[in-house]
Amino acid sequence: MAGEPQPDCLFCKIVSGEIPATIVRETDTTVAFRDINPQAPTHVLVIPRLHYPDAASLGAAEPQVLADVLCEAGNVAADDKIDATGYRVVFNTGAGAGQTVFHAHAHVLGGRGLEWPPG
Ligand code: IU
Repeated sequence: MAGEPQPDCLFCKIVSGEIPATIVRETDTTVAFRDINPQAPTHVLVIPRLHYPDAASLGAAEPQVLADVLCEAGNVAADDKIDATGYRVVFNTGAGAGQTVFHAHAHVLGGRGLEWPPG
């Protein structure tokens, strides 16, 4: 059923606690944890507890939860004190855009200069 945990999904296993992660924030609908391969001094992933393969499908089915993910991205930035200098929130969507884990997630990146356009 839509949104149900998927047995082979690594991020569902982080939500359930089956796989450890450095969790920095949790809400009823989201979990935020440090990326295992950080690309910036702050690199945190914010994920919905519900399983949807990407941000678009999450937003179509559960728009409030997608809003919760974005709100938590801002809270992560405030916690890590990167909100004043600027930070980036990225949803890689589809393999062609670099998505490798097909459980919706926002990357929160900051703590260094970020170029535009991204590679
Ligand atoms: P992507 O947008 O799907 O490419 O991002 C997936 C991210 O998940 C990537 O930055 C990985 O380093 C990160 N990650 C993680 O933090 N912990 C894990 O166990 C796995 C991937 I697998």
